[in-house]
Amino acid sequence: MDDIAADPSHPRYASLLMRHRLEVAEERGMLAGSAMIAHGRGEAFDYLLGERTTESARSASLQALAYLRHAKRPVLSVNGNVAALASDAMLRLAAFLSCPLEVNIFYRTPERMKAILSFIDERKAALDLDVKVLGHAPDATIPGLKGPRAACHKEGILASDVILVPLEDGDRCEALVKMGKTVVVIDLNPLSRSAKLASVTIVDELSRALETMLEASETMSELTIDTSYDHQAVLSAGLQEMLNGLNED
Ligand code: PTJ
Repeated sequence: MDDIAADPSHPRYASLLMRHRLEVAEERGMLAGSAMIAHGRGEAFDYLLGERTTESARSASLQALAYLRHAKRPVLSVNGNVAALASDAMLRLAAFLSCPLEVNIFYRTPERMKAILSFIDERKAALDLDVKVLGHAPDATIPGLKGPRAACHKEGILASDVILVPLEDGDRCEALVKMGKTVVVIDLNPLSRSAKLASVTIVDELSRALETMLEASETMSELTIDTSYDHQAVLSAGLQEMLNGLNED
């Protein structure tokens, strides 16, 4: 799928690959106008993190996976950036959890919804996965949110008890938390409103965080929710890792 000029041995290959995926998605009309700005901010934080998965990020990913695994109605939410960068991994995770994937975007237009849904359908067919993809016919709204960004599916986001919302906007994260859901966010910025408001925040790059979860889903026979998990402490550890990186030679 990734027709990229750079060689995998290039030291910045992962970063170049993600940029390439965004370029392709941009050409297909999947992205919001501010998608590149959001990505650039993520890249800056990832640079401080040393572009690696820290111990605290790994523990957050495992806690997130445990919540999703034990949920009655888990849902994975996908926006333009997530579809561009990690459709395959999101589909694989949804298949493992036997849960729907719902396209739910902040800057909602019919054209973008169509472009994202068609890309995900293509990837689903290529991977030959049996995953329910929602977003095409919203029949509910997220309470507390105004405008088209509130639109969602009754059988998807509205009814979910645990929801994965990677790269989420703060308002929507807050609205989902207020609905009583367990909200899992993936965000390289540990200072963002979403990162602070979520139930579990994985301070890691999207595709690495999903890879950690997918690996664990294959290798760990038991996934238990850690009742002593401290969201604030894990978030602070993420920030500290960045500060430690700044002080290294
Ligand atoms: O497709 P839409 O309309 O739903 O819009 C999607 C974006 C991402 C444009 C929209 O939600 C947005 O503007 O997001 P924000 O408020 O800029 O927040 C995105 C957050 O994700 C920022 O805190 C970034 O640091 C972080 N981020 C960006 N890229 C990655 C990331 N975190 C993890 N992995 C990434 N690859």
